[in-house]
Amino acid sequence: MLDASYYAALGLSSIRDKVLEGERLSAADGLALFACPDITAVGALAHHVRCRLHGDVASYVVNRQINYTNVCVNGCVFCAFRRDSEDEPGAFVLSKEDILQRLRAADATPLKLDELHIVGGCHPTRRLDWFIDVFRAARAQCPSLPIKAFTCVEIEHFSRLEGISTLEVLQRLKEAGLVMMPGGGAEIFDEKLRAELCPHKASSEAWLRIAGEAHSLGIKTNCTMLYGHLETVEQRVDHLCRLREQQDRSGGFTCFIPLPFLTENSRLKLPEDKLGPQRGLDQLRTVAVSRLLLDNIPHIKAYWIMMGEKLAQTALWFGADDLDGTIVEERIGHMAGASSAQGMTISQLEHMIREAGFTPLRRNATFESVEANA
Ligand code: V47
Repeated sequence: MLDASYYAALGLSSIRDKVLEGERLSAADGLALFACPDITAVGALAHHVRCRLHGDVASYVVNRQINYTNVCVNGCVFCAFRRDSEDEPGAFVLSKEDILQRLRAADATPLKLDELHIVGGCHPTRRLDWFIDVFRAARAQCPSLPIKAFTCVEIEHFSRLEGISTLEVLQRLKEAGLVMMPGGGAEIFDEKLRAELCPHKASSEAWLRIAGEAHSLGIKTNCTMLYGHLETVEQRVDHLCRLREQQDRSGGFTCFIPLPFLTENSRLKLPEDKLGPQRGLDQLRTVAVSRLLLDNIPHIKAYWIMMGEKLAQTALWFGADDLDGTIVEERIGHMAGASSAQGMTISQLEHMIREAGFTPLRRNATFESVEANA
């Protein structure tokens, strides 16, 4: 493992040395890792780092995702989930009772939830107070259940809708019980490409600023990168470096999730050379490079919904240490052609982790380990 002469032959000696010394890699190192022909060599470096941080542990969470609506003002070209209005075929908007009923059903299992993950489109008229009421009702129903909800994009949307600052939106949500935010909406930070893919969405600057504001209030957040579409490896590395810089400033990112673009039902059509079986290897490499560049973000998630179960399991050997969770119901990936299941049981997740050679750890929304709370 990490044989010096092998890495020398690949031209990766200095990267190997930095990894062994725990030194920060540069953007140029990131590019060299993307260019390296041997992805197992890249994977072994990432595995070394993940073992230093987490040993042989791979975590999962007993969670329930609730997508409250897919009606969205942003109109991002890649998104197969969104609808422009409630009248469009396939549009949905959940009522308060729909959400609470889903929560009751999921929490009725003897094992209980450790995370409620609420995320959806930026609905043109659904106001912040409506969501605050939902949070309060959810907490009345399940008082100790951590609520992970809304990306930086939704926070900016509420700020516009309510005419208040993003910091105030966050403060109000925190008072109502928000403890954690998912990492979506980061997409790709490069401004030129972002203008092509999601011109109406919060800018890169706004996304990072809002993450920093959440961190300043003690709300932890995750972060993501949507990749495997039109971006270059330079733009990927730039994205990862911007996350790393933000983390140096505000320190509240808990987990990074690289999201491979799923192509079905998307208005964004990829050229032939971007499609095909090499996408699996690219996913493993991207997980590995993320682990290596993001030296200040504790966890890397192989999100089984988007990667598929088999590749997510393999990614545990390429730097990932978390698989996300039981999910129960997922729409963003599945409306874009995800072939993974809708949900998994605890024993399926643990089996997947053990079969890959790791020790399962059940965690909550903020990545603290939980004892089975049956
Ligand atoms: O922001 C949209 C992405 C994100 C597609 O923080 C797509 O724990 C692939 O961020 N193909 C939402 N990806 C999902 C997300 C997430 C999921 C699970 C856990 C966490 C977490 C965060 O999904 C969006 C966008 O980047 N997305 N369309 C697509 N066709």
